[in-house]
Amino acid sequence: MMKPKILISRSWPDAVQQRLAACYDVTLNAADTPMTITQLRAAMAEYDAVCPTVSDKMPAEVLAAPGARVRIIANYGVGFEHIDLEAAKAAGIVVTNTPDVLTDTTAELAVLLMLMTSRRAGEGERELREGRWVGWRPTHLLGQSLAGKTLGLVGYGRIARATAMRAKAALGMRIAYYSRRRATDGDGATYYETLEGLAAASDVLSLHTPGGAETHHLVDAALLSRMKPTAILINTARGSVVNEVDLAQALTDGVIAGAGLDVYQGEPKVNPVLLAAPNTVLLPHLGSATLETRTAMGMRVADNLDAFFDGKPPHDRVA
Ligand code: 8YV
Repeated sequence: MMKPKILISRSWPDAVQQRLAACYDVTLNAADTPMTITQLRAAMAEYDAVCPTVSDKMPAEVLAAPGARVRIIANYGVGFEHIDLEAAKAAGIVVTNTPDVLTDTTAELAVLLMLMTSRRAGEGERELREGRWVGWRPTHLLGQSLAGKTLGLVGYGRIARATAMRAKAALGMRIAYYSRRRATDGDGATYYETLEGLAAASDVLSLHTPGGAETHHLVDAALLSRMKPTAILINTARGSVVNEVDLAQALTDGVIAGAGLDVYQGEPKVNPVLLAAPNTVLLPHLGSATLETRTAMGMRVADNLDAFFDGKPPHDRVA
């Protein structure tokens, strides 16, 4: 039997590439650059499976391409708002993602951003490297302690809970959350029925919702104005959840005290207003960036492909 023909859109960790090469006729994107709409449309007619990442946009224009051979889009990543699920369903294409395996790693990054932002670590490192450090003094780069403070989680899924667990156990924070429904197993976290209520009560507000139309610009000037002037915002979810212009203005005007961001609208471009805003820690979408996790994500894609081409339901089907 002919091996299914699959396209891997970016360079993946070696162990995964080796596993896939043993069972599939694999094409790799040697250039390791985001694929264009034209390239992805052409790929639809050439492969049995396409394995994209967050950097490959797959709108209806791609998924409804005439003469498509692709039967499964096996996404490398848990977030899938770059794939038009309705268009995939209409075209009879299965879509899978990679949940669970990046939960702990992304939670670690959320905690890293909380600490870096509250303790002004980015500012301090830049000062030292640029030779501007003039020595110890009692009022140098004073930040805020997180112990006893309230971490407000927007969304209460896997990554939010893993972040809460770390913040509570390691940093001694209180946990609160807002989500559409109160969790039946809240782990002692305080539930807020409104996002505004959570924003007003939080010392750190951390975003853990999916991207997409429902969460677009959930954090805007109106919400930021509810926050404490000492509060910080953390975003390891999706850039589209935050109105970046409103956030930059709020930071400049002292409406909130700081922001730690890992994701942006229009990545890899970062809005210059954010670069210019005070008290920001800006990381280049590193949420799941460990060798263990990026390998596990690839293995999860391989598991989904194996099931699908074996005629079984893939574990992580989202459409
Ligand atoms: C991934 C992520 O690296 O999985 C996600 O949703 O945001 C990242 O951690 C990236 O999206 C892979 O496509």
